Amino acid sequence: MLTIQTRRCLGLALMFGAFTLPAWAQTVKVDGPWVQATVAGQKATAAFMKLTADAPVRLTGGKTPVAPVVEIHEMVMDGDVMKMRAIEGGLPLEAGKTVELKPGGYHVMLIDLPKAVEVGQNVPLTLTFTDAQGKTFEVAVEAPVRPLKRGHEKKSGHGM
Ligand SMILES: [Cu+2]
Repeated sequence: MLTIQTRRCLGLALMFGAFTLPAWAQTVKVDGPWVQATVAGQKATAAFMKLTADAPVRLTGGKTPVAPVVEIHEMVMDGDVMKMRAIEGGLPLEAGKTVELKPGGYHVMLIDLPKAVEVGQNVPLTLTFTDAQGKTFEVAVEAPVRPLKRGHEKKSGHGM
């Protein structure tokens, strides 16, 4: 009898816990966002950051006033050549597991830049996420522009 009651209490506590967490509580923490500075004539650049979601979601897109086109890219080996491509269906994030977007890896590609992105600028960036139910939500950040360290330039594929 005691066992049953204990179980029921635990069950209720768990249910209560679940109900106190509203369905719209999904968030993604964005740490240390930055955008790589461009050189003259460069029409695309990338944004990097660390993402930690509190539920399984996918990074599916974004918006920024500095570029008309935003894509989520990954780097893949094509024979001996490292190439980048859009991730089909977006970048999956597991709950509580930090995913780092960094030069040479995942990145948010900013395409068709009408003008240079320079050090000292802060780039407003709105990231779009899609949850397990297919609902989308946005997280807005400001990403400072930083130069890419030399030596990383060749590996990243964004040196042009
Ligand atoms: Cu890219």
